Amino acid sequence: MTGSPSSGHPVTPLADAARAILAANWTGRSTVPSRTLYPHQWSWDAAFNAIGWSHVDPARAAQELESLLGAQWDDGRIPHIAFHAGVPEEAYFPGPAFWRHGATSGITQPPVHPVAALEVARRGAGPAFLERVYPRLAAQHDYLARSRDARGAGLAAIVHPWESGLDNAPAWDEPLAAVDASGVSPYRRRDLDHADPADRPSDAAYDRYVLLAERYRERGYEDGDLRAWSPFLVEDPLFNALYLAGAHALAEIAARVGADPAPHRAAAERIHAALVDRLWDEEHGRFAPYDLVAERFVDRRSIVSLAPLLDPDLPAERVDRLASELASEHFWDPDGAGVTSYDRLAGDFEPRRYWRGPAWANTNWLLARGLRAHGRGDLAARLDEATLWLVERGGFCEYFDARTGEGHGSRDFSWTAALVLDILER
Ligand code: 2M8
Repeated sequence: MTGSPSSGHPVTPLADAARAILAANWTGRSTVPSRTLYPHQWSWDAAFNAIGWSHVDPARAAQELESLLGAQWDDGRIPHIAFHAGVPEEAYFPGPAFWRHGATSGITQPPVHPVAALEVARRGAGPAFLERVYPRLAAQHDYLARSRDARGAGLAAIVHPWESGLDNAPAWDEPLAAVDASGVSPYRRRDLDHADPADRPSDAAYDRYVLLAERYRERGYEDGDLRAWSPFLVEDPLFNALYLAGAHALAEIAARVGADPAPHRAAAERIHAALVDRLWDEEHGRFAPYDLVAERFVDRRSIVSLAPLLDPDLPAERVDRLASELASEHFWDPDGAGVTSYDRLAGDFEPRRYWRGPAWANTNWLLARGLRAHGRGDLAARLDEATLWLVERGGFCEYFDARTGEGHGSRDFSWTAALVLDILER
């Protein structure tokens, strides 16, 4: 497992430590994000973890994605959590008893999986792997197009902040504040058994998370007319930028497995047009989440606004604007490293609280990927270096104070290890 000069893999202590974390978090069929805080398989984590595994053991990388796809629903949605049998209900809240859908949750997460599948295939998982996963990945996209396109323009809406992956981001504060949480059923948080409350969401936010999930569950997770029932309904630029990147990846996978890439190319064009037209907030000159309940853009300077860099067809003028914003003092501390998840200059910036300010390895990685595709390898390299700087100081944590590199959240966190490996292998 460990690299050696003859294996061609990096032998730095960082690479060795990253491989050891992935190995320690491997359950036999998939990788837990963290042995303590997140003892099941998470959807977009699985995609990042598979990319890490692809450098170590392509068979495991394939297994990671295929385990997750094994939890896919008949309607094509990929649940945000695939629960592991044998892990006690009290180990994580909300667990299977809450969701009442067998061994899965009922909401979804950013659809980064086709991108990950291509990366895994490139590193030797084999053509049979792509043939197996292609119909399932296409079904995930069909689900989003069929059931989440609330405005009928090509974008996918999220019905819960957890679907964004950036659960506690200030971008969701206003849409969440409009949700009346008074009817929430009693529950007990489990995250605080493993993490410092100062690093985690507030109880008020949790009440709303739980209530929204309950409302969806009461409907049997039927999407139906989203605008008629969902108390939280947002089109997120990050979710949609990954949806778009996924459509491009699906077109490539289709071509490789002898299927027709044309529907995926058409989907990509439609998502691109909607992203560029509908999620561009002209007043502030930036991409922004659109709140479909309040019928307005969310007025927050958040990292999700930078994610359209992942659109390969983003006009050059917008690429320049996003790249300058990313490197500006709003997101980049001249004395620190990495892109903060929220505007450093905002009054409610919190450098260590989950998604409300810290730097994260996965957002650094995604933005670097987007920048590289637009010929901005210089800035992408700075982001990669920033991730390494953070990990060298803070360890393989879930997130980091970008000023100091101090690590927060869970330790020995899988996607941090996986993406560090990807950076070192490149
Ligand atoms: C965090 O989310 C979970 C809920 O899904 C939680 O806080 O309990 C987020 O950072 C999410 O993006 C991530 O997938 C998950 C597991 O790492 O943790």
